[in-house]
Amino acid sequence: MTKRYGNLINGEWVDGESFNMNVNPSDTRDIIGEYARASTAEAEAAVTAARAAFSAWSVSTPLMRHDILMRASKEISSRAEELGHLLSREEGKTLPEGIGEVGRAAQVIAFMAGEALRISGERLAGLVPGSDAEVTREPVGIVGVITPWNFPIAIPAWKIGAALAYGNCVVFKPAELVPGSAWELVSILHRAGLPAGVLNLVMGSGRQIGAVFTSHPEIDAVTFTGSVPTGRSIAKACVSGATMKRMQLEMGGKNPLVILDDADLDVAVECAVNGAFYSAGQRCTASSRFVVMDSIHDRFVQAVDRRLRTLRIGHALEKDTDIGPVVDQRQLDIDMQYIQVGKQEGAVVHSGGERLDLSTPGFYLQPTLFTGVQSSMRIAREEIFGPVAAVIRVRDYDEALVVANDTNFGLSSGICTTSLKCATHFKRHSQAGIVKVNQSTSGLDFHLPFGGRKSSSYGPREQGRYAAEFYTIVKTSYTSAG
Ligand code: TXE
Repeated sequence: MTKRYGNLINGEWVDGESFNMNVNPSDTRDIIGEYARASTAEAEAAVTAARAAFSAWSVSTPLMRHDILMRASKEISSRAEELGHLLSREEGKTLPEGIGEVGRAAQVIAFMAGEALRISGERLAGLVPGSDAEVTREPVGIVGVITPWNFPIAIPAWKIGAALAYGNCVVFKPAELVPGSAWELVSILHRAGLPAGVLNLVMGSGRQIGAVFTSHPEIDAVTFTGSVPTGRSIAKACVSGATMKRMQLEMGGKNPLVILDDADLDVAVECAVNGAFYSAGQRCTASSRFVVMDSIHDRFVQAVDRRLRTLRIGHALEKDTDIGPVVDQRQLDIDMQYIQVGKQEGAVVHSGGERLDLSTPGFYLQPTLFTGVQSSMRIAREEIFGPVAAVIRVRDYDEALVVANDTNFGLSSGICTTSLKCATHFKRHSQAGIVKVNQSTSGLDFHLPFGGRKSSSYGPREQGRYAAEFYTIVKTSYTSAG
């Protein structure tokens, strides 16, 4: 009998009417657990509980919030191996990647614990004689948190950690495919001492629970990471109800990595392979377009191909695995369809391109490198979200910059070059929220702002001290001595 896990509503664990099976993508015979699906009524009860808890929590001392978050952070880091194992088992990233993500969750919550102590404002002289003005920050209120499957603990940690640090209450809906890590995170925060109702967990259908978040008058703000179509529908719903909600939407990417002919080839190959194929390419910051200068093109492609042949694709929990499976059958079908589309468009599969049948039944795909890609092709324009990258050949830096920016997305971008002039120009003119020089487009620091431009993001940045822009609301008060 598999273990069952309930939702957390008003400080109580409650079973749902039905349960979701949590299946291991490395071995579909392995069922991790059954996770309750919240009903609409339960999601509404969670919002009511959060509202009831808000009056005390919003004026709790910063030290209380700091201490609770620090206790949670310490438990997460002391259990990093166990939680990393669970994460890799349910999502399919390799064990070192899973453990690393858990460590990141602990760090980001500790950082946010510190932010609770650093909430500040401004005091200015008013324009009327004898008048003073203060600009202060208050919590936004009740925050609906909706997260995707590709970072099962880090994304929930950086959203929930920030929300709680600034004195907000939370109703949290994790992705259906990875409820295990989310459940553990909530359990840890709950046991760290959060009062009942401050943090609620409602696992289940995005459409159903999402509708409660976007329409319930007691929800003040919604923070979401996921696909562009879902983000767009959340945005419409958030502004069409009686109370217009603050929103923060983090969505897809089609991130370019530019390789100039003066690049250190080893650095360029490492950036490319790490950025495009690790975590099976399932990162919103993954490099999915390599924009490569003609004069280094063949050497670069051959070197990437050689490196890909050394990678071991396999069960996420096995020691020697470099790249695990993709997350589920649906994502594998999408990846295979795009590989087909690329071929039909006239691009050439230079490496990989095939499904792999291994000793355990899972969703394994070879890392796939397309050459001969034009910027107008669908595989160069649409987010695939798998281990598939496209090489676009360009004449020079100027053309590379145009191609890099030729996208509806704008999350991260990178350039490999030893030219200070080109690196400096690229940092200024790349239309992305995050720009990397001689580094993978993936892999970001938790104390710095995270977010994109164009269709990749909508609303204020996440992480670092910039998180305050979303999770607090500014108040301007005027005082005369009377
Ligand atoms: O995303 P969704 P999914 C992209 C990637 C991937 C695709 C689908 O291209 O192939 O999205 O992934 C909840 N109202 N990214 O299905 O559907 C849902 O339950 C409110 C890119 O995971 O956007 C989940 O919790 N919520 C991305 C979350 O939204 C709704 C990371 C994300 O689901 C909802 C992940 C609704 N109507 C996927 N419908 C990135 N770039 O970081 C669903 N949800």
